[in-house]
Amino acid sequence: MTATARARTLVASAERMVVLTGAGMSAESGVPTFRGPAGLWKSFRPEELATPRAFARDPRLVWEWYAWRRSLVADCQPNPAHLALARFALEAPGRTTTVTQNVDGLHHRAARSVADDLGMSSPEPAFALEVHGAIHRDRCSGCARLVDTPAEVDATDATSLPRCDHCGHLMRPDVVWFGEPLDPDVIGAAFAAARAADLCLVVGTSALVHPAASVPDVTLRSGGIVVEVNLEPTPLSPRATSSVMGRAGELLPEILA
Ligand code: BJW
Ligand code: ZN
Repeated sequence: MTATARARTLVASAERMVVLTGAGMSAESGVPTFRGPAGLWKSFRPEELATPRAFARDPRLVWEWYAWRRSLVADCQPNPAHLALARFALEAPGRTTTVTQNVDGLHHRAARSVADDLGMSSPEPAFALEVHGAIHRDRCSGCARLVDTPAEVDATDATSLPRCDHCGHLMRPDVVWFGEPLDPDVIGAAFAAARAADLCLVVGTSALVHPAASVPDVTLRSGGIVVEVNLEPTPLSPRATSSVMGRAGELLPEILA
């Protein structure tokens, strides 16, 4: 039996599944990953762009980077991995919880398109638990007010950056930077799903960034198993019952068939 066929058998016999996705899930959509030879952190230093201290020091630079990534993501489409997962989850409601570290919103877009194809009503906004936030949303750095469909940001000079209508503080992307806490309701729901699952499918993450990287550990501690899909081995691989090496966009449609 091939590794893919074995993974498919394990997934088919799972009663409840939690799926943890990372940047590799969206790589075939054209969204850059963070680590690795072509990753964002090769060209940009995380501490200059993805920390609260970086935003306090140079909000214009941080906004320039996020405005670039926002426009990049807006031009990307869900790939066969997003679509296969959305179909699998929507066809058996309550069986699968998707937890994503990605901020690109592609799981939601895939779910909307699959729901349309299946003639279903639009899926819940919480189709995927976005534990690191959403790049297309703004949040006030003062009062935390959210703006779902913000205007395009002009990051050419610091005086044109968006400010909160209520308190006047600078708006920022609604994402989680290093050293910031994750929304306790969202990560709490992710851990609850991991505890209840008999299988955790981990797709396209280096499994290095905590607390999200602990999701599979929670399933393992509750007696479940881990199936991993990645281009290469990760720190999680030795604890996975099945590690399938390859592209998510090719493997997930087979594993979730
Ligand atoms: C493919 C593929 C294909 C490619 N098919 N596969 C415990 C131990 C040590 C440190 C810590 C700890 N707990 C907390 C920390 C600190 C820190 C942390 O984890 N640091 C480690 C790096 C050492 N964590 C935090 O700071 C977190 N906050 C926190 O813990 O708060 C505590 C607190 C409590 C109370 C008060 C205050 C604080 C926050 C972490 C936030 C992470 N943010 C980012 C940026 C998000 C916004 C943005 O996008 O700009 O999230 S960093 C970045 O890494 C991003 C990602 O979601 C995250 C994970 O990356 P991911 O998805 O794994 O991507 P890559 O690139 O690493 O991997 C891609 C993988 O795909 C590779 O394996 C490829 O092989 C594979 N691949 N193509 C299949 N086609
Ligand atoms: Zn405000």
